[in-house]
Formats: sequence, structure tokens, C-alpha cells
Amino acid sequence: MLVVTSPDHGRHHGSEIYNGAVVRSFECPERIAQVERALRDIGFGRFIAGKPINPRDLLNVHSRQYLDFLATAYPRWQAAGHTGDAMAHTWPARAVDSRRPNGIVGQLGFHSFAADCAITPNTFDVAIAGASAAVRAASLTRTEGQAFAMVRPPGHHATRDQFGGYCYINNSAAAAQRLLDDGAHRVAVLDVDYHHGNGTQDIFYARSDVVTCSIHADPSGQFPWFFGYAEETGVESGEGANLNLPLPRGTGIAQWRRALDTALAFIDTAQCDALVVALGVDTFEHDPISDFTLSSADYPGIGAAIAQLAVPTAFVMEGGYLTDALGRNVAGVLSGFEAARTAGV
Ligand code: OKP
Ligand code: ZN
Repeated sequence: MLVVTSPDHGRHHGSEIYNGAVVRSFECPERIAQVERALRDIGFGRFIAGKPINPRDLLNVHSRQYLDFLATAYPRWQAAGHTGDAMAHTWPARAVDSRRPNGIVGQLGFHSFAADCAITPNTFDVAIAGASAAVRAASLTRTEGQAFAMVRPPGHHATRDQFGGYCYINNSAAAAQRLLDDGAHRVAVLDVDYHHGNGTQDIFYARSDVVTCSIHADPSGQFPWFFGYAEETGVESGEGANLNLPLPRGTGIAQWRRALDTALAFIDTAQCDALVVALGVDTFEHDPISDFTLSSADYPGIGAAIAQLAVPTAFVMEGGYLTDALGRNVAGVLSGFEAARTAGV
């Protein structure tokens, strides 16, 4: 499988509020270093770097105002006399029609929804490079059949105009849109990360040309708290094109696999001719911020099941925070997928 990299990802490492203190984020450069090591150890894939992205690929999934904000937020933060990472501390909570303030601190709140997502000097460049790799992986599925975008920071929580949950640019959404623009008739995004893919849901919520499906922890007890419930099914022409499969605390592989079967049947029924897998492995039993109980031995079977859809497939890296196991678990999904594909089953 082709592995598309974002070589300078290590230039971004944010901070987050955790147990009442600001700490370095769980979403760290070592994550991708581990994935790369695990893939190289088993001789998996051919590595190529992402290419600079066409701005169109970003404007399809994010507003220009948001992209301009992200691009200038750090210098504006500094110019306003602040130091350290740019972080919001006030949000337009429950105010649907909030005005957009002028000041940098107010705009940080306007364009974000969580205190886990700081902007560092290089955050914008690194987030864009990740999206570039995701879009390139999507394009290459036309000739390759499948590809993996080995990127960070993740993207599935980023909405059209808000960052949060370690995500700034929605890499999986940009990949899905690229597949459409390359000629797919309908694209599915299957989000297997432990957390609900609220950003991807948001971006395509009123559309039927991208079908979104997320298997995740019940948001009544887990981030992103306010999205991810089963009754969120889409609006307007997107009605019925979003499927949320929330699962309880402690979910293990048997229950998780039943949800995957439901997801795959939903995608199959929608007659999608291309697929993006938002690949988080924070469903792992020892993940430090999650509470599902999947084991490393479970991941190859997940990849093999996804291969049954038999459509061009772009895998895009999302979460997974036990760095020591991240590589093994990602390699498990990808090699399970590839083995099933090669066997043609
Ligand atoms: C991103 B992805 C604050 C806790 C907030 C947010 C989790 C984001 C997960 N310290 N944690 O879906 O893996
Ligand atoms: Zn996650």
C-alpha cells in the first residue's frame, strides 16, 4: 500500500488543559514516529511525501474566513502581546447566532469548541501539510486502489469553521471531497476512531454525495459531548446520509464488530464507489484517554472486514494515544486490509 507522509509533522505539538493544568498534548510527534517504525519494521508499503495542496481542496471543506483566521492566528496572538500557545478560554456556548468578535482571544473562542487544541507557531503549516497528504492519498487511490495518509494532527473533529479535539483541518473530509472531484459518484467516510467524527459529520450534514458513518463512544459520557448521538441522521438532501453508532463504556471487540457490520451494510446500501477510513486506534484497551477494550489481535480483522466493500479506499490517520501500541495497531488494520484485498475475498 502506498503510504503518504507529512514529513514536518513534528513542528506542531500543542498543549491542552488536563486535570486543571496546561500540559503538552497527548497528540504528540512520537505517535507518527511509532507508526512509521512499525510499518517499516514489517516492510509495509511504499513511502512518498505529500505535495502542496491546491487551495480549492481546503475551500471545499472549510470557510475562507476560518482558513484566514487559522493562517494568521499565531502572529496576531503575538502582536497582541501574548506569549506561549494561542488558546481560547471563552466560547459562544449555546448561542447559535453569536457575533464574531474582533479580538484574537474572542476569535479563538469563536473558531474553536474545546480547550485541548492550542495554536503554536507552526500549527497552520503542519495541519495544511497533513491535509495535503490526505488529499494526495485520496487521488492516488484511482491508480493504486488504496493508500494510507500517515498524518497528524488528526482532523475529524474540525468542522467547517471550528477547531477542537486536537484537529484543525479536516483531513478525512478533504480526502472525501477530492475523491468526488476525481469522479466518484458517492463517497463514504467510515470513522472508526474512538471519538465521534463530529467535524466530518458537520461538513457533509446536508449532502447526500458524501455518506458519513461513525462508530464511537457514547457522547453522553465522552468527548465531543455535544455531537454523535444516534438521532443525528442528516438534514435536507443529507437526511439519512449520516449514521452514528454510539457504544457504551468498556465496549469490546464482539460488540464493536457488530457495529462495524451495521456500518458496512449502511455504506454498501448507499452504493458508494469510494471510501475514506478515518483511522483512529484509540479503541485500544490500554489507550490513556479512552475506555474501549480492543486488543492488538483485533485490528487485522477490522481491516479485512473493511476490504469487503471492495472500493478504492483512502485510510487517513486520526487518533490513538498509547504511542507504544499505535504502530502495531495501525499496521494491523492496514495489513489485514491488504491481505484480504490481495486474496480477493
Ligand atoms: C481526538 B481524536 C482535554 C481532553 C479532551 C479530547 C480528545 C480528542 C481526541 N484534556 N480530549 O478523536 O482522537
Ligand atoms: Zn479519537
